[in-house]
Amino acid sequence: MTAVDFRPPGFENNDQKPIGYGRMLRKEDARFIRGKGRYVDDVRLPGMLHLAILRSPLAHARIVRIDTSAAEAHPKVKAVVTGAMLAERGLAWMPTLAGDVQAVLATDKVRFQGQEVAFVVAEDRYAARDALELIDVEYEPLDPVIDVRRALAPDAPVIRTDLEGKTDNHIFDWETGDAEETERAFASADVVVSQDIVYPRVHPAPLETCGAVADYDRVSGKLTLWSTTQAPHAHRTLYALVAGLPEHKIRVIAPDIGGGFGGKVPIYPGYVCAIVGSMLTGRPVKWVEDRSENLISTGFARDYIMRGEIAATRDGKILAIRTHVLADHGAFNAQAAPSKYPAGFFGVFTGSYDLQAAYAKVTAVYTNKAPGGVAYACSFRITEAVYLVERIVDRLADELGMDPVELRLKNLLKPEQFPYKTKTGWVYDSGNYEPTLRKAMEIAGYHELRKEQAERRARGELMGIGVSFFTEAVGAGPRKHMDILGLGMNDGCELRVHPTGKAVLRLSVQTQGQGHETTFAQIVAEELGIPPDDIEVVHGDTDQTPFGLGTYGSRSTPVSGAAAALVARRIRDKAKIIASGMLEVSVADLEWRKGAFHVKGDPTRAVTIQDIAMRAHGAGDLPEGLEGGLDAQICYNPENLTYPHGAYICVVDIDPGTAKVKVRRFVAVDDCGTRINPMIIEGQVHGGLADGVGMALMEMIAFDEDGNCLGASFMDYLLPTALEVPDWETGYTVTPSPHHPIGAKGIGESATVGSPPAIVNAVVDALKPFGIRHVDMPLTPSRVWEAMQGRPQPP
Ligand code: MCN
Ligand code: CUM
Repeated sequence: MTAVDFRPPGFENNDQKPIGYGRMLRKEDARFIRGKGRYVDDVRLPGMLHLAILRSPLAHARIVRIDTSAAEAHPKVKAVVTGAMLAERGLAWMPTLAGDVQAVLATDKVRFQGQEVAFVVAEDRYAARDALELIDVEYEPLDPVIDVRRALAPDAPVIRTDLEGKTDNHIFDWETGDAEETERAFASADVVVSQDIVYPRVHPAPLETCGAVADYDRVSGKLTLWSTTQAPHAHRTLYALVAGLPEHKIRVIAPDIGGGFGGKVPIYPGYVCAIVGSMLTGRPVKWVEDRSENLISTGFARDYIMRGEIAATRDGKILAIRTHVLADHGAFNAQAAPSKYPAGFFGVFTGSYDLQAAYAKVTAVYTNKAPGGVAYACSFRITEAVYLVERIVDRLADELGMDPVELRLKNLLKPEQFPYKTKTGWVYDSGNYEPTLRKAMEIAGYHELRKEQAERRARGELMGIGVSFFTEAVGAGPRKHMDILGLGMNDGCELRVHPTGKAVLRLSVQTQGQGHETTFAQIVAEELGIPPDDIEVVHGDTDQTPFGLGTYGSRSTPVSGAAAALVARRIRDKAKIIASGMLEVSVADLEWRKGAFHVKGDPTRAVTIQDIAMRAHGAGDLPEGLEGGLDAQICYNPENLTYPHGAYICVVDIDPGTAKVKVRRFVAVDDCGTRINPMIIEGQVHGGLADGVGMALMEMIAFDEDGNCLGASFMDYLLPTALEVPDWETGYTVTPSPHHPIGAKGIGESATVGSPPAIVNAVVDALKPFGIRHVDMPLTPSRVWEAMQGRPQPP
């Protein structure tokens, strides 16, 4: 056994380590670029039937009568199921992840356009769809509640008549911070600015819509469910509770997922319908929704109507921030956020600034719209929080006649203030903000841009420069503070090292495009010196992976990434004892370098992790008291969230003739602590920036006064394409998380959180000559044009 100079394949000629190696390609792309990905819709089982859902055309109506006889007579139809039939089996309602209930199929009333009313199971997809048209439903229309402001009016119709004793549309009031202290800070301020700000309802619109294949085996009593889920284990427990089946009789498989973006965290009625369909027919049943169904019924995002207020001294010291939010949760409160956080992590609305006081109140209400609320790379509503604070800070800069960058630099938290406890109780783990903002300014050439802007303005051109600075909170737990429906937010992880030194890592989180098969292999490679290609990452199957809460809120790296590093260290600890036996030296005389234990001071004597793996499983003796094998398991409970940050600068030009906004440049400098895979991080940031352009300029799920959804297709719900986005200019700083074993923070939602305010700030900046102080998203040509004409904004 001689010392090897370990470097994984591809790393031989440089000093790079598996973590941070810039050109480590994604392992999963081998199948994706060959068209070999396997999505839910690719699952085809013998004898499989197809399910289609009848949805309500009305937003609010009483169901008088449903006649299914014609549909049942269709030769290819196997079953037609209504809410009344489910009610007989106690399955008409299911719990939501927010502790509310949601109708699987409507029984008494329909409460939003697109709500599930009945389903058909048939021989093929076309027959199932045809048969839907044969179902005759008589509705008695009721007055719909569409405007969130009207929902609380005393005469507003009560939507949730199913909830006993419910006499209004109020869901909850949630407060954070200190109202009195904030009031005092406002009273002492030289300057107070307030602004009404709407973050419109948007949709994550993943390429793959939601779907499921349910296969209930009547003999074994086992249910296998392939479904588009970001949280297979949490979903399994919920099904167990609803269906009364033990968890070991339920296997939830999340195969390849064609984008989740939070929209695949909730449990949808369609999944439950597929399960019921399979139980009823004894055959596998597939349900895959179409694009319109996805846009009208699956989890929306945002829909926050906010009033922001900021208090400061005349020379620009921010004293306090206050906000009141009206949150539209739709007809059922189905947002997926930790139980104790009904407004998600909106509590971080104080942003990246050193304040004296802060206070927020969020009032959530029911309306006749689709449920949801936490989706679209939101970091549990930090998108809304960051948008609020970054818009009002810009409003303040305008009021004070200060440059928005100068105002931010004056108020950003200082590195020595970390760990920093905010006025609303969050403990930011680490941060070094000013260099990040300076770097963005340097890449952008900020001061030159301001000069160019002045010249253009003099010529009547509309150029704007927008800045945003954000701090995120990602990586939920710890379990004592955070749970979803009582399930504590910690993550299991298991690592098995085979005799030849190849390994299998089993994760509870579930990739939807983020590249976990690559990055988690890199983490283990870093810790154990096994090349990433020799580490298989298994995830998305409850029968094959340990329990954990799933992928959302950018928690995979902060929680499961930590678990992967620690489980590998556990193996390394055991390997060290085996190595001491193999090398016949004491453990204290060993040092770990490049995938091998070396005898200190003797460069010729070492054993690699592969040598050790063989010994662990082999015939030779192991040190006294040591069990054979080289496997380990862990359940990691994070100490705190991780707090990534970033500084974004956007440059826009507005056509004075058409009011069309063009994003000319976008600079994004992110700090997610230790960077595992720079290329994947770059991809995450690019995707999130494109999301930001979409939300800022074109995306909105709108409704008419009857509650008809106006964004039910990609003709109406616009998404940005390569034509609307600039070449992103990215940079980074590295401020490791002190409590994460490898110092990594999450990155998956940063750019979606940070980019909309930069774009809107840029557009408002461009429109300054018109005296415009705010325009609500989406900044479509018509909205910008109306604002330029001095006409009031739509509500
Ligand atoms: N990463 C890294 N170094 C870091 C942090 C992260 O290399 N310091 C890598 C990770 O290892 C992982 C990726 O970046 O491969 C994202 O990691 P993380 O920030 O932990 O986020 P999650 O993996 O938990 O992904 C969830 C996040 C969320 S909540 C949404 S919404 C979103 C997002 O990811 N949905 C996505 N990005 C998405 N990207 C794609 N392609 N598809 C989605 O549905
Ligand atoms: Cu809020 S969208 Mo992501 O947390 O799955």
